[in-house]
Amino acid sequence: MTLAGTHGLWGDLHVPHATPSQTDFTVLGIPFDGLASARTGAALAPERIRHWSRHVTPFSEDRTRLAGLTVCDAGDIPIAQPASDFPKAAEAIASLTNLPIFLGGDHSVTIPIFQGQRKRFAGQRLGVLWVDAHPDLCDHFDGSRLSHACVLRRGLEFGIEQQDVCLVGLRSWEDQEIDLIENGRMHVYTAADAAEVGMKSIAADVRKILARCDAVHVSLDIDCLDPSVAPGTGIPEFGGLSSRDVLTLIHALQGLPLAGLDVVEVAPPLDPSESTVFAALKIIMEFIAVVAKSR
Ligand SMILES: [Mn+2]
Repeated sequence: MTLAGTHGLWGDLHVPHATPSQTDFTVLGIPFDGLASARTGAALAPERIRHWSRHVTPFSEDRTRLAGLTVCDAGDIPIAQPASDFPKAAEAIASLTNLPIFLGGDHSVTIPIFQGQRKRFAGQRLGVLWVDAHPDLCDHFDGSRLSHACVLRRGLEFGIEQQDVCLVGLRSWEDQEIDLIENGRMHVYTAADAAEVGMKSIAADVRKILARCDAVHVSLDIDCLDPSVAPGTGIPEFGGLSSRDVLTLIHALQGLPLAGLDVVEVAPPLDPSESTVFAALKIIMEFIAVVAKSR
C-alpha cells in the first residue's frame, strides 16, 4: 500500500516555509495524553491526522473551494510537565494572530488553549462551543486539577462566562458536575436532546447564543460521536451523536466570529480502522470551509 498522499498537507492548503502571520490558519499539535483518566493513545493523534491530511481534497462536502485558503502547520507544542508547560503553551497561543486549529492530545490540552484564547481576546466576549460526551466540569479528578475531566471548570476560572458556553452531546456525569449543570447558566444540550428534537434545532439555538460573542472557540472531544462511528477514544460513551449531527452543528457556525478549534481525544491505537482519525480530519476540513464562508 502506498501511504504517500495525493496532496500536500491539509488538502494542499499548507504553505511550506510560511509563518502563522502569513496564513489564514495555524495548525498546532499537542501530542500529550498524560492526564487521561482511562486509556491513553491520544498523544499519537497529531501525527496520524496530519498523515491523512495529505489524502483529503481541498473541497468541503458542499463543494466549497478551499484552494486559496492557507494553512501554516507549525508542528507540535511539546508538553512534558503540564504544571509548567501548560502556562508556556498558553502564552504561545495568546500571541497567535490567525485562526488556530489544535490537534490533541487528551482534553487536558484545552486548558492552556482556553487560557491562551482568553488572553488573546481580553476584554472581549469569548464564547465556547463544547462538543463532548462529558462536561469535564470536575474541580479535581484522580488527584489533579489539570485532568481531562476538569477542563471546562478551569476555563470558567480563566474568565469564560457561563452564559457564553454551549455544551452539546453530553451523556455522562460526575457528582461534582451536577450543581453547575443543573443550577448554572451554561446552555446544555444532551445527546438525548439531539435525538429527540434534532440537531438542526439545537444548532440554531447554539448559533443564536454564540452570535452575541466577539469570538467563538470550538472544543470538540471526538467522544461526542457515538462509539459506533468513532471507537478510537479513551472513554467511548454509548448513545452519542451521529456523524451527520456533528456536521450539521459545524455548518451552523457559519457567520459567527470563529476564533479557534481544538479536536481532542482521538486515540489511534484504539481504532485500527482509523475511522476515528478520518472523522477528526473531516470535522477540521468542514470547519475550515465554514470559516471561509463566514468571511
Ligand atoms: Mn472531554
